[in-house]
This record gives sequence, C-alpha cells and structure tokens, in this order.
Amino acid sequence: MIKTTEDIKEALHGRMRALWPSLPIRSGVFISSPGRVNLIGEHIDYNNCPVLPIAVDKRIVALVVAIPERSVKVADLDPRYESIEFSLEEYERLPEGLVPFKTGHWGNYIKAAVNELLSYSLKEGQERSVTNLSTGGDHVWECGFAMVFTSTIPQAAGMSSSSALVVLSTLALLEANDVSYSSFEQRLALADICRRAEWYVGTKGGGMDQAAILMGKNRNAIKISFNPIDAVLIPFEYDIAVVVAHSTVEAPKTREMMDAYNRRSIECTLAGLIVAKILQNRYDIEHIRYIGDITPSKTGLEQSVLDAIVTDVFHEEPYQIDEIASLLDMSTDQVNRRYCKRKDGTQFPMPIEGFKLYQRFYHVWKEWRRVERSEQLLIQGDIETFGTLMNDSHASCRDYHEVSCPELDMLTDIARSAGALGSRLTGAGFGGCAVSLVRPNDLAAFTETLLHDYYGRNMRLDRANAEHHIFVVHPSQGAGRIE
Ligand code: NG1
Repeated sequence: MIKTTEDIKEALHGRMRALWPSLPIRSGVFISSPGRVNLIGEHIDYNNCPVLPIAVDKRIVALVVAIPERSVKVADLDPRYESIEFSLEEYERLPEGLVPFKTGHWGNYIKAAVNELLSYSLKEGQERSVTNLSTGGDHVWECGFAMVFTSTIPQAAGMSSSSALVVLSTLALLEANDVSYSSFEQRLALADICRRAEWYVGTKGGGMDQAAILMGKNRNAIKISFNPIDAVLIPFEYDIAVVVAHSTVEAPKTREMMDAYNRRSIECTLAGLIVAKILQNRYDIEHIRYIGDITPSKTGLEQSVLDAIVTDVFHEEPYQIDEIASLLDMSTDQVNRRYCKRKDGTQFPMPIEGFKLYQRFYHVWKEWRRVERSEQLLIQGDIETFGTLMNDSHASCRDYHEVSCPELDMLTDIARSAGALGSRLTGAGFGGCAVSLVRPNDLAAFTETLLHDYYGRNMRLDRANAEHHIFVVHPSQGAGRIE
C-alpha cells in the first residue's frame, strides 16, 4: 500500500519508466494539485459573486517530463486506466482546436487545459511568464509533456477532482515550456485561464475551483472574488475539524448532470440581465451583465437601494421564454441563440415548468451576503455563527437553487443533530459530499453517529464499507511543484 510522498514518487517513476522507457525521466518534476472544499458561497461563482473555499490535503500528485516533440502523453498510475496521447499540432490543424474524447472521459480535462493554453502566445523578447501570455504573439509551446499521475481526491464528489486535473495539466505544459507561474499575480492570471479552459468540457462553470486550487495556503481559507478576480487569505486556525462526508450518491458530469448545472447558470444569467434592464431603464445604469455586477460601486446605488429594487423584480411562478424575451426587449429566437445553447451548439432543452428566475436569483443574492458576513465572522473567530450560515446556505441550495438531493439533506440533518456547528452540501451538489464543522472533542461521537445513523441505518453500509466515506480535511497549499 502506498503511504508516503516518497512512495508515491517512486511508484510514479516506475510507471513512467515502464510506459515510456526512452524518456529522460530524471529531468522530470513532481507537481501536486489539491482538491477543494467550499465552505460557503455555492453556485454563485458563475454570477461573478465571491466564494469562500479551502484547498485541501486530498490531491493529485504527478511526475511531469518535458518532451521535445510536440505531443502530450498522460497515464494514471493505476494501469487499469488506458493512457492517452495527442499531438499539439492538432490544435493548429483544426479550426475548432483539439478534438475532445467522448463525453465524460478524464482525458478531456487534460485537453481542456492544453487547448486553452495553446490559444495564447508570447511576444518576441518577453519574459516567459503567465502574465505575459496573450494572443497574437510568436510561438511559445515548443515542448509537449509526458505525465503520470495518481489522486486521492474522491471523484464525482464535489471536491473538484476534475479542476485539479485541469490545473495540473496547465502547470505541466507551463513547466515543460519554462513559463513561470509562481507569483501571486501569475497564479491569479492562471486561475482565470484555467476557468476558461474548463468550459471545453461543456459546463458553464465559474472560477471558484481553479482559483482555490491555485491560491490555497496551509491553515487559510480563501475569499475569492471575480469582479475582478482576486484572492484574500483568511487565517483558519480554529479549534475545529472540517469534516467531509460523502453521501455515496455519485454526481458525475454526465450530459444530464451538465444540463442540470447549466440550467442554473442560464437561469442566473437571464435573471441578471433582467435586473440589468431595469437598472438601465430606470436609472440609466449601463454595463451590468452578471448578478455579481449589481454592487454599489458599479451602480452608484447604496446596497439598501439595490436590495429594495431587486425584491420585486421577479414573480415566483417560473418564466417561459417569451416572457423573458419581452422583458429583455429581444425576440425569443435571440434569447435562445445567445443564452440557451449547449457548448456543442445544440439547443438547451427548455424546462417544461419554465425557468425559475425568482428562486435562483433569491439564492444567489442571499448567498452572496452570507459569504460577505462569513468573511467577517471568520476574521472575528465567531465559528458558531458561521456554522449557522452554513446551515442557511444548505437550506437555500435545497429550496431555492434545488441542487441538493434527499440523501444530502438527510446527511446534513444527521450531522447537525450529531453536534456539527454547521453542515451543508459542498460543490455542485446533486449528490457528492457534505462539509461539517465539528469540535475536536465531539469528533469521535460525531463520526459514530454518522456511521450508525446515516451509513448504517439509511444507506445499509457496514462499518468497513462506510468508514472511508468520512474524513477530516485541512486547509492546504495550492498547486505547484513539490520537492
Ligand atoms: P464541482 O463541485 O467541482 O463540480 C462546480 C463548479 C464550480 C461551482 C460549483 C458550485 C466547475 C468546474 N465547477 O463545482 O465552479 O459553480 O459547482 O458552487 O464547473
């Protein structure tokens, strides 16, 4: 059984040697890319509203070797997974860039990273830094890379295993081509590149995961803002355990799941545009695009005035597309074409019940305030009140954004009754994990209650099969080289 980082390194070396014996393996570097757990601020990053996650000590570790030929070869340490290989030339040959593997294939996260980076270049004489990447320069990607990786991040669990792979692959190509990425500014710029990269797989996601993975620090939570992108560290050194428990409901990014996620993103975009229209018509305020733009600094209106304006914009009944179009002064065809398309160009299926603009807007608006309040509470060390906000956040995810599931509701209920100060789903939802804050003295009893009441009584799992579903995580260092 693999235990220490040294063991992992040794195993990665061994697998790379077995797969590609002629590569200069000794010149390789080790890169680690962590998963993340979002403490609060769920489903609001794609509205450009701030979020408050931690990078965690579950991570992907990879051995990366630069190769002079312009190709990418990647393998999982586990030989049961097939390795992948593609050429960088494909990007230049085809107008659409790299051709994805079939939907759901892990290789698409590698291609997502590479495809995005290849759209940038450096100008003659510029320092090889992420912050200098732009379009229209000379070539910069002379080398490809070979990579073998292994992961301890649970998959389809809402802990960003996929974004960790995207970030890792980005770092691999940067390392192979000597492009620096280690300063704060470079990492922020890279987080934004990785956010766009991930759209390649088809989710209209926000930038929380990539930023958390890149900006994470030991013993710190991170408040990430997107307007513009920024990261502020918040010391997280309380006498409290951050406990992750998997609901055992997997939430893989299938087409169905992507549609469910993207529906929220579309609903929020449309809701934001409707508020923007009102601000334009009534107050002559321009340039509002996302809900996250509706701020005192961007509108010149006080928060209380904004709160009053948005209270009566939406009715609770879902909206059909023609009503939305008329509110936006557009034709239904324009709304469909601009906002309701999947990445592959097909029409996003209109929900029969209509778009729930009131409910989604309500969730985002209130969750955003909860994030701001949480930042203050964490700075003051008021973990108890922060816990109650986590509970409120879960209720809002369940009732308004509708991204929970019965198992997660039950799990978080049991966690609260077992002594958690706060408990909520974390990540995209629809399954996956819950995060709870538990006092160290209560941890043993808390774990017992979950094992017995949730995993045993409700999920019919015996102890041996349940124990690995509960684990404590620690705020950890972001992605980068490890020695
Ligand atoms: P996960 O749980 O990693 O699928 C997704 C989005 C985030 C964010 C959360 C919900 C991607 C890559 N990730 O996270 O941006 O919107 O859901 O808060 O799309």
